[in-house]
Amino acid sequence: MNDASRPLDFEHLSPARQRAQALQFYERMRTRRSVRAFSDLPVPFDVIETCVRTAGSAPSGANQQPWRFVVVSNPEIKRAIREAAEEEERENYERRFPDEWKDALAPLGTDWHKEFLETVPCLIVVFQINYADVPADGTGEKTRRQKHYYVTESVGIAVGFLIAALHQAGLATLTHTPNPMGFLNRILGRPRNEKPFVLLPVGYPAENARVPDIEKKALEDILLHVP
Ligand code: IYR
Repeated sequence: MNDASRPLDFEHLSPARQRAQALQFYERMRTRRSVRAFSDLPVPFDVIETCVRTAGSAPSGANQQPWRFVVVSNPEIKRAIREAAEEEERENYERRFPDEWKDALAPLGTDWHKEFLETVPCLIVVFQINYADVPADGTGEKTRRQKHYYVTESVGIAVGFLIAALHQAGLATLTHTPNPMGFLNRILGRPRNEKPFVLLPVGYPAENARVPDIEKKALEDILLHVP
């Protein structure tokens, strides 16, 4: 067993600073909106790198870090992704989505057209890594499957970190899942143990970008205090 440990680096804040920092973060985060109309203005790649570092700092089951972040800025690859995504979404809207689902989407005003996938300067495709092939013995000839634990939870948390980091860096995102997303393995050449989790267009909102006039639930409706 590896029981190596090191001292925790933890800063205790006064309640006043806790209050101020919690409020400051909330005020910042509540300005985040999912954006569906992007400008083609390029984004600094090093900012994306730093945001991916933040995502990679997330907690994960057994610290297995079962994620891969593929950043696409190549126009041909973006076009291929748009074409494949629109094919799936067309099928979704025209055949696969039941009426109940389409009714739930109506306030968002979405349809199968995904022009933003080509306009936006950058796509971050997040894959969940379901298992790792690790050496089975010392010879390195045989491999065995190392199971990963709590993959969905871990990747969901990392994507939350990523969206928050990108917003904090002044970048707009859309949390996009043009399901089924197997086409992303084909286009991006990712192996079988990696499964597309979400596709995040990242950039700046278009000049005339509009967002649905929708609200978040009130605190009383999401928080239950058991004193
Ligand atoms: N993926 C489709 C449909 C869609 C589904 C949900 I749930 C949304 O919150 C938004 C859209 C699309 O992107 O159009």
